[in-house]
Amino acid sequence: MLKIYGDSQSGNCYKIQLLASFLQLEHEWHHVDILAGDTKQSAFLSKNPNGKIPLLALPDNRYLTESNAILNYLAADTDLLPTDSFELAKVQQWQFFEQYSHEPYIAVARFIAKYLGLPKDRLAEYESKHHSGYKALSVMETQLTATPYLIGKQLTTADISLYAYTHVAHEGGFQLADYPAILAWLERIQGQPNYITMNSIN
Ligand SMILES: N[C@@H](CCC(=O)N[C@@H](CS)C(=O)NCC(=O)O)C(=O)O
Repeated sequence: MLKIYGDSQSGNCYKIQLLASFLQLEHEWHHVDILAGDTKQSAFLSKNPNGKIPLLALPDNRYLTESNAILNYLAADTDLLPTDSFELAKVQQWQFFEQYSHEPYIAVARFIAKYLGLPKDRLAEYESKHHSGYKALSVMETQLTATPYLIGKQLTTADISLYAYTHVAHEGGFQLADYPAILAWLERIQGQPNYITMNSIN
């Protein structure tokens, strides 16, 4: 049985829950409490020395980390991951974009506001995230004005990677009203069979 270690408050972990639900993958969910220090315990560090969730454990005790690598591993040989080499690279292009140009701004602004309660000493950092976060949203808006999903007509793991923190961007102070193509894309994903909301597990 596959084991997924994570916290469903985390968008990176929700990516895996959403994919597992779309594909109806049988798995065990193991809750990990970051704020209580679970990722710093030696038992967890022996599985992921980087001390981060999500973490996938295979039945033969091999481990895989990094949310987008886990998504692509689990989606291999399904319609959610293309086999054509250019299309596969386009999926990865959007996933690298997510990790470098989107998540560090939108997810971090959300963390500061929602989980830390926007403390005064992090206000400047919170505000500094908005310029680059909106830039990332504009890049997505341009693509989603041209195609229904990020790499074309087909839902892929690239959409799951970017959906996770975009659909809760308002919790980090981002307004999506000026991004109609993103709003339509969010609804398209929410209308998929076996869609689950964030925090529906744990
Ligand atoms: N690039 C990693 C990021 C993972 C990550 O930052 N996870 C956070 C939760 S969203 C975490 O485990 N934080 C605990 C810590 O850094 O101590 C991925 O995509 O999986």
